[in-house]
This record gives sequence, structure tokens and C-alpha cells, in this order.
Amino acid sequence: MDQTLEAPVGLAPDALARMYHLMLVTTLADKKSAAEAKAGRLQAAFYPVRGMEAVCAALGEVLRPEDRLISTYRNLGDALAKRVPLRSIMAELYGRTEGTSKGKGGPMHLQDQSVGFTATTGIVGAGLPIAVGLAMAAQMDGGGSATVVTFGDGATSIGAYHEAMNFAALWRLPVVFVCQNNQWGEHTKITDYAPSPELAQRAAAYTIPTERVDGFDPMACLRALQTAMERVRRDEGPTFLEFVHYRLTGHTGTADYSYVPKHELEAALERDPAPTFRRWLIDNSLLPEERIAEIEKQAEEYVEDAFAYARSCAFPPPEALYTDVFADDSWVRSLSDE
Ligand SMILES: Cc1ncc(C[n+]2csc(CCOP(=O)(O)OP(=O)(O)O)c2C)c(N)n1
Ligand SMILES: [Mg+2]
Repeated sequence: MDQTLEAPVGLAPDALARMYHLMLVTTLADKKSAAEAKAGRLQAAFYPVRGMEAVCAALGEVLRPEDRLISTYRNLGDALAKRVPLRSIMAELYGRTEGTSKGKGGPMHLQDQSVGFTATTGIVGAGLPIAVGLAMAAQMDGGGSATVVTFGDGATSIGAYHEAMNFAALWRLPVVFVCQNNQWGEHTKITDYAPSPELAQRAAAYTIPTERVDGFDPMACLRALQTAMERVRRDEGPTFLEFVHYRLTGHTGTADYSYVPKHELEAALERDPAPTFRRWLIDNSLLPEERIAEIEKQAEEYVEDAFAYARSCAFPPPEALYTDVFADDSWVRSLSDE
């Protein structure tokens, strides 16, 4: 794995600025959401994404509007990468009517069909067969678009993962598997549940091209994702990418994290994606410091605005209880008439 950031070849300053902005918004919104969860102000648990910012920023560069992204409960950065407005994300986490699912989905079901953020599932590993089905539909429609699915290291031990990999390989489906290896499955360390911590081997067994990538390095993440997306767009089948990083916080925004080995966490925090990227941009004169300051101001304002907006939105009224729950809810309504 590449441990040092390499200067990008032909990457426009705009792309670097966008990536830094997305990483920063993700970090700031994550910290604020965790604090709100601790204060009991969110409507459900919050699943921090700290440590995943580099992968999310790279996803933001490769995904096109027509592509679909399937995510997990740990989805803040993924949603931002697919251009779901932070206002709608936060309104959903606060359980308000202006949320992506009118406040009824919460973090486990964050989705925005209008931008191709197609589904989130709280069932570990369940996103993979959904992505494979969507990729198959895209293939039958003539191809060209990509389906990307993100999931944790723990998901690679789930049966649905293996069924999805087998099917995707056999049908050469246009899907990119993005494994966010943060080295923990809830409170269990990867070395305590996987005979080999190199999860890419599990995909290679299905003849799927794989790559292990330094998930703290935004440029390495970008290169790997670009290659995988090009393969999909050329109709050359699936790719499995294992992004190795580290969970920088507890499993949820309120969870205890004292069980993590101190030296491991300290080493991981040294590589905290947004500040590391910032230093690298300055040291390599890739963005002027004034531009960096401007991005930081914009990111802070964007986050502040989204939280204030979300808190100002109304909760769903009681009569909304049955709307959008059933495709045809007339039978439920008829019960109340009896
Ligand atoms: C099928 C299933 N089993 C167990 C759980 C409980 N659970 C929620 S998150 C989690 C850990 C998953 O770890 P990983 O896939 O590495 O994702 P991470 O939380 O680290 O992002 C578990 C076991 C669940 N949601 N679904
Ligand atoms: Mg994990």
C-alpha cells in the first residue's frame, strides 16, 4: 500500500478544492451530528464516518448523476459524495418533514432518488445484492452507468456478500464494490473474526479484479476508483476495492471507545484525512493558502446553515403516520372507518 500522498497527474485545482471541501464538510457535519446525538437531539442513532473522508471525497469525483450509490447506516460522506444536500440529510436525522424521507427514514434508510442515492440499509451486507440487482437492470438497459455499493469489512463475512460477488462475477455486472475496511465490526477487531485481514482475497476468489488501497490517501482512493469506474463504463465487469483505514470514533456517535488500543488510534489520528490533505496541499503548493481559507469558510457556513435549517423544520404531523408507508394504504384507512 502507498503510504505517502503522491502529486496528482493532470488533476485540476478545482478537483482538489472540491475534494477538500467535501472532506471538510463531512468531518465538520460528523462531529456536530455526534455531539447532537450525545445531547439527545437527533431522532435516531448517528453512525460516525470519521476516518472515511478520503474515500468519500474520491467517490464524489467519480460518480456521475446517472450512477447509483447504495450505502449503509454509516452514510453521511456517501450521501454528500452523491450530492444529497446537507440540509436534507440533517433534516432527516432530526426527523423533520424536509428530510430525504420526510423524517421517517432516519440514518438507516437515508436515500435520495433524485440524485441516485438509491438505498441505504441497516442490515449488514444487504446492500450488495441490491446493488447487483440494480447493476443487472442497468446491463439489460444497455449499460453505460455504474452502480457502486459501499459496505464495511464485517459485511464480507455475511452470506449475502458471497452470493452477490458470485453473481456479479458470473454476469460481469457493471458494479464497483467499495469495502470500507475500518478494522472494526462494532466492538470486534478484524483479526478476531477474519482468518485473513486482507479482505480483497475474498473477492479475488470469485475472479473479480481487486485492489487494496490506502483509505487515508485521497489520491490513492481516486486512482483506484477511476480505474474501477472506467472498467465498468467499458462493460468489463465488476471491481472490488478494499479501502484500508481506521474507525476514528466509536461505533455510534454516543458509543464508548475505550476498548480500542491507544497506540492504534493515535497512529490513525495522525493520518486524519482532512487535516492531512490540507497540509499536503499547502506543502506541495497545489492550492494557495487563501483558497484553502476560503474553502474552510464555505464549508463551515454550509454546515452551520444545514444544522440551523434542519432544526427550524417541523416534525411530521400525526396524520402523516400512514402516508408513504404502504404503496396503497386505502386498506389501512378503511380499518379506521370500521
Ligand atoms: C445482518 C446483521 N447482523 C448484525 C447486525 C448488527 N450490526 C450493526 S453494525 C455491525 C458491525 C458491522 O461492521 P462493518 O461491516 O465492518 O461496518 P462498520 O460498522 O464498521 O462500518 C453489526 C454487527 C446488523 N445490523 N445486521
Ligand atoms: Mg468495520
